[in-house]
Amino acid sequence: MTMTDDVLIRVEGTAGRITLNRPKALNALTLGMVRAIWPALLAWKDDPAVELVILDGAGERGLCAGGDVRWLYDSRARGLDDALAFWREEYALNALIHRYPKPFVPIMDGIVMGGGIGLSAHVQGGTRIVTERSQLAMPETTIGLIPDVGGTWLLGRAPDSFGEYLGLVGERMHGAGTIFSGFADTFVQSAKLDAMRAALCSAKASDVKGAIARFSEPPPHSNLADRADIIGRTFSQPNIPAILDALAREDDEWATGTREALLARSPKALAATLAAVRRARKLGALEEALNVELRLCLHLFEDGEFVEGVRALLVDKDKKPRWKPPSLAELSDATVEALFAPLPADQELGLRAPV
Ligand code: QUE
Repeated sequence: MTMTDDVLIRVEGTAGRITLNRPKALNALTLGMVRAIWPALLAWKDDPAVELVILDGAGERGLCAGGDVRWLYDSRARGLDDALAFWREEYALNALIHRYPKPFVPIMDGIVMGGGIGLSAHVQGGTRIVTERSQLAMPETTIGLIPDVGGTWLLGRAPDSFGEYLGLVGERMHGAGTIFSGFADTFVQSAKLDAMRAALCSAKASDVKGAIARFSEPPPHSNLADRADIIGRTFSQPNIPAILDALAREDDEWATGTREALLARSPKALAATLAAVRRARKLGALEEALNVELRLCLHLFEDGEFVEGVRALLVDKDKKPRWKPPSLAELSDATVEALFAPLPADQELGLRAPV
């Protein structure tokens, strides 16, 4: 059992409660937090006093900014072991939450990105809460990575070509868009969250959805779904250069801005993301997508693309990443395919869906 104040774990009434508690770092997820949450969830599974689990975040800004990528960046000097341990244990936790046998209620208030999505959006059973403050995104291509924590699985199941759009650009979703895209189920005004949490802390497992419904209302309009036609025309193209060409052919401000955004992303991460989201559509379970994502993330970590992205965006903050290669024209199919290569046997994630 790892002791840490970075995540608060306790039972309140009938609810097991997990509160991510690094508010100064927007509750970015550390290996210590993953290692504290795991045994609590295992214990609560078999504890008859625990009817449900509630996940939320401390502070005003949001549930979770993602993984602690600054720590991953610093860990590179020590080799691969820390990055491997972090991603392996984080993804195993994502799968445990996906298969959790009791109601699990993630409160995705405020900013929820990357690792925060992985702890929340795989929950089954219709209990994923968003608010008017929610901003959900998978922004990893910005830092030379792919949408991991099961992001390729979720994006592959979003309607039409929205998964390609959301995963490649890293665009933020709000309100109805989070539900439309399949990342959330229910909208609750943030002012009602305290009352909802209190009600849940005396709920039985069978009352959880009913208790949430008493606080829920239709979400505000999102313009995400309004763009179905243009996103369909552009993000259904067979490769990144064709997507960029299709965006250039549109006489549209959104298309121009989206094209500019893509041109700033890591070419290698874009190509890997497009392939991974499309391949995830052919997989049978979240666990298989996580296995592939570990290969991609570890290869992008080893080859320096992720390290350079974190350096440019979050460490030096010059916002001028020197991607390798710098352009899509110089990126070969073989380079992209090599990112999907299996890891040495002792590094593979090897998660399996339960039979
Ligand atoms: C893309 C990302 C992340 C990001 C920025 C991106 C990410 C992440 C953080 C982050 C933010 C604040 C922190 C922190 C990490 O930023 O995954 O430790 O204090 O965790 O453009 O994927």
